[in-house]
Formats: sequence, C-alpha cells, structure tokens
Amino acid sequence: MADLQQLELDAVARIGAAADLSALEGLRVEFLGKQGSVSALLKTLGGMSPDERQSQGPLINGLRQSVSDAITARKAALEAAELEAKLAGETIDLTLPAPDSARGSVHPVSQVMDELAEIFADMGFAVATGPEIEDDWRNFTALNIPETHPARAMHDTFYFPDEKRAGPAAGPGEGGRMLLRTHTSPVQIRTMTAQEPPIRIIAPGRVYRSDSDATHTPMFHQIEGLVIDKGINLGHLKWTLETFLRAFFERDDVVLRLRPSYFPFTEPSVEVDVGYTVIKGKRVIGGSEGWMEVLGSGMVNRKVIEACGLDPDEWQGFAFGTGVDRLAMLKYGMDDLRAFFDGDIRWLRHYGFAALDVPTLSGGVGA
Ligand code: 2NL
Repeated sequence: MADLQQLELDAVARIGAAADLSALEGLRVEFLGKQGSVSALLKTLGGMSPDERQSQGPLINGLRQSVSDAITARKAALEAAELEAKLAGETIDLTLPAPDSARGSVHPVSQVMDELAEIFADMGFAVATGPEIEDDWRNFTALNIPETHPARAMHDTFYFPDEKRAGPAAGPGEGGRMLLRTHTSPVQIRTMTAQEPPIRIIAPGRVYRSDSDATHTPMFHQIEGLVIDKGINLGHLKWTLETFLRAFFERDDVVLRLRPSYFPFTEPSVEVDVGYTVIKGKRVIGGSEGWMEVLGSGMVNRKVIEACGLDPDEWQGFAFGTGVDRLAMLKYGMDDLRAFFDGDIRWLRHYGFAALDVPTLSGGVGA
C-alpha cells in the first residue's frame, strides 16, 4: 500500500519534470509500456486471491490512471510551450521600413504588348480578346484551313479528348472538337460574326502549339490585326504595317520588303521583311543590308468573309499576324526564347521594365 503510494508520487514527479516530448515518451514506455512497471503490477492481479484482488485492484488501477493522467497533462503543456516558442520565432515586425525601391519588374512580353496596344490605338484599332479554349470551326474551318492541313494534325494542335464532339463542325455554334487555340485568329472570327463592319481590331494573347526547342515553346504570344471595310486594298496594308514598325522600332529609316506567300486565310498573302544594318557585328533595324522576316499578312480571303456571314463583294479587308515574343527579342536583344518562361529572377531583373518605364532601344536587335 505504502509502496504503491511512493511509486505514484515518484512517477508523477518525474513525469511533471520531463523536459521534452521524447523524454515524456520514454517515461510512458517505462511505466505503461508492455514491459512497464505499472503494467507488471497490473499483471499480478491475475495470481491473487479474490479478497486480495478486491483490495489491490482499485489501488493498482488508480495508480495506472494517475500515471496516465499525468502523462496527458504534461504532453499538453509541452505541446503548448512548443507552439508558443514557434509563434514567438515567427513574429513579423510590421513597423519595419518598406524596401528602398520596388522589387518587381514588368516582363518584356507585357511591355511589348502594352507598346503594341498603344501604337495601334493611335491608328484607331481596338483591342479584342477571346477564350484560349476554342472550337474546331473558329480555329480552323472558318479560316479556310482544310481538313487535311498539317496544322490540324495531332502533333501540332492540342486537342481535348471528347468523344461526343469528335469531328469538325460545319458552322459556328455547332460544336466540333475543342482545342487550345493555335493562333488568335478565332478572336477575329468572333468579332466578325458578332459585329457589323467597319472593323479595326488587334487580337493579342496566348496561343498553343505542340512544339518545343530553342526557338519554339508550347505556349507563346501572338498578335494579329484585322481591318474590314469598303474598298480596302494592299496599299492600306502596307501603310499600316510600315507605320506600325517605324513606331515600334522607334526609327524612321525602317524599310519593308513584301514577298508573295501563301496562307489559306488570305489571298493574296504577303510575308513582310524589315531591313537591317550591321553595326559592330550587331544587326540594327533600319537600312537594307539584310532582311529579317517579321510578319505574315494579306488580304482576307473571300471565303473567310463569307464564312462569317458577310458579303465579300461589299466588304474587304486585310489581316496580319506575328509573334510577340519574337518582336520582344528583336527589339530588346534577347536570344533564348525559353528564358522568357523560366521565371528566373535574375533574367527578370536584367530584362524587366520599371512599372512606368518609357521604352527605349537599349538592347539593340539580336540575330
Ligand atoms: C503568321 C501569319 C497571319 C492572319 C495571320 C487572319 C485572320 C483572319 C482572317 C485572315 Cl480572321 N487572316 N490572320 C493573316 C495572315 C497572316 O499570321 O506568320 N503568324 C505568326
């Protein structure tokens, strides 16, 4: 009897003094574990006479309960202290001063997008946007891209798996396979089917193609432009692109070269090169020592105008398209497209722009 009381006093005192959770666990094993001292006492009940068991049972069970309660209490106290220490260590001093200068910067793609929107706004173009998940009809069919065109192949286009909608659609709103848009042209298709001409829009945004190497990323940024009005001709196209490229590269000596080309959605189609001059081994836009391709364009194909429900004898137009990432590389002198999307803070610090920066030709133009 006196032994059990002494045992309880000692055990509760040692538990109350356990320094941490692992020391406490050691004590739990020592008293209540399979080979524990309290457990051993409980086992002796089996060998006792009924009278003995009647008197000893409540005492030994009482001891087990006190030890168990002491462990639970100590555990709660140690955990509370641990949390308290952690919170104390994580205190944020809100009275600290703000950083001397802003830490973030504007990504070159955002900078160039803003420049493009501003230049075209000055020429009377509105900015149009649309969904990145499109249907087969708006991305391909309405643009006179045939069923057999290589761009439609699985290895170029990211299609969504959807058996119910399998196959192309014949008209707008008829469903058809869903896909990640491969260009921003479906935005122009949406504009032409939703509003009356005259139309003057640019459509900037993300586009997706199943392609990946030093000069291609599966997602990139495109900008397209569209004008639909009466009596539009190639002269309007050339003036618009020349005015745009001179403003963008901030030089009056930008020279354009128009080469005949082919796109299903334009007829005739023209590829646009800008001239460059080599200064100290670097290509600088302006002059005509060499040529770099910067845009694809042409007069909107009659079939595209018809597909959008307009009369091609009444309405004509021109369209163009180019890569925003590529324009940024040319203007600001980056050479690896993949770095655009790595999110490396050092690259962003080097090439990023201050929030209200005025664009300059600092980087020159790369290859
Ligand atoms: C390129 C060429 C181009 C267009 C895009 C277009 C859109 C409509 C109708 C007709 Cl709705 N054309 N867009 C036209 C010519 C070229 O892009 O090389 N892009 C990277």
